[in-house]
Amino acid sequence: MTEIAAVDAWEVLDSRGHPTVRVQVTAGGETGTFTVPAGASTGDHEAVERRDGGDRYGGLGVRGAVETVRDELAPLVVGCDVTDQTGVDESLADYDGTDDFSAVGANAALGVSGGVAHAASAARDEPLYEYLARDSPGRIPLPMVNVVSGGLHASRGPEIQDFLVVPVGADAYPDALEVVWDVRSAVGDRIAGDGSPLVADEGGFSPDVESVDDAFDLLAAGVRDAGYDLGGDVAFAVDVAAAHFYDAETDRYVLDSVGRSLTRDGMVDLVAQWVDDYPLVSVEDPLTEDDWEGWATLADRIGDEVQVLGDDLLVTNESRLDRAVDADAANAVLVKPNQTGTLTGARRVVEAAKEAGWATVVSARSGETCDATIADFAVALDAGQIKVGSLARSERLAKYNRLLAIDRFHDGEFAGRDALVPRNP
Ligand code: 2PG
Ligand code: MG
Repeated sequence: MTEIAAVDAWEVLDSRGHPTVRVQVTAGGETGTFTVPAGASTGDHEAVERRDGGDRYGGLGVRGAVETVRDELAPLVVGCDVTDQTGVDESLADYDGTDDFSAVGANAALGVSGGVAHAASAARDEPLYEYLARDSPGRIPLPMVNVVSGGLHASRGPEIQDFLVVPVGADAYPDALEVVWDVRSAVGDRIAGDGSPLVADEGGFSPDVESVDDAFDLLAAGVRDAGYDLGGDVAFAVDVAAAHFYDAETDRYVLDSVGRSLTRDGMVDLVAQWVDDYPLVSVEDPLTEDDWEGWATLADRIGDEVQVLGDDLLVTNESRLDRAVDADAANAVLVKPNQTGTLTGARRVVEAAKEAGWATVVSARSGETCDATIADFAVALDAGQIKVGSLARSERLAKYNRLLAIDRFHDGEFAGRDALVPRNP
């Protein structure tokens, strides 16, 4: 057994310039480092990220979480077997004692969990994607890549958060990236006349478009300009992030950009219309996070044609996933380790979703660093799909580039469009 010898933590800054937790774990003479990401459009039911409040860094400091790692979590895990990821993660959850890591902070817990995984892979001298795989590593995931941003990730544009392209015709991961690059460049050329295109939190463009239809039309024009077949080579995905324009007081979805205020049924109709009008293969968070009935209605209506993907609805939480599976409320789950607080929690959600025949999409957050752990995690667990933002900004490219390295060194196949559900639309 290789014992965890030391755990250290400190505060660093993420891609938005916000403080976050970095943890370094030492075992067997090797070190492993992991840096925790952070969301902007966070779900109400996510594990709780701990911030200091007060004046430092506008209240966003994470010194409290860092001190908890050093003073409380380090003594808890030092001496444990570094390769017992499940045991370490369970002891973090037991020590915390809540169901959302609100005592120690999910950012403190995930920092330790990720650091331990890296230290174990270093101690074993195995790449992380191999170490995290129980048997052999899985396929290189199909990327869904943000090209146009709105909502909470951009300073203008429609309320809808991400307009993404999915290179469904590509047979290999490096080719998939090239296709996306061509489309993104063509979209960039189209909006260049508007002045320097603004780049949003995840590296997507934030063009001067008002409506959702304008954004889809812009993407479609980019696909055609780049010489690809719309639907055959390149399809679309969307993260509606509807919770963030849902008004609980009036029970309406408020789309100010087009002067519309929609009931649940109106929102269901609108999303179904997009599915009719555009080559969409995946729709994320089309309704707000507790509208179970609306989700089930929409999944019944469009779920045989497209992937209905739960992010804020499911928050990488096994019991919410179970409820959604029972209610047929979606058919795919977004997996963000920091929504649940440990790598083991995220692994369990992937396994439960697969068991149910659902698709899994491993996802970065809008606040990231060059930590590429989720790329390895997605391959190790054969998640099939990944969403890490646009083909710009180093914190995004770190993940895409890590997958290029895995593609080079691991003889894995590319998941391609087979990773999407429904499998045979
Ligand atoms: C999402 C993510 C990533 P955030 O909603 O899927 O795009 O955003 O990290 O801000 O929650
Ligand atoms: Mg989302």
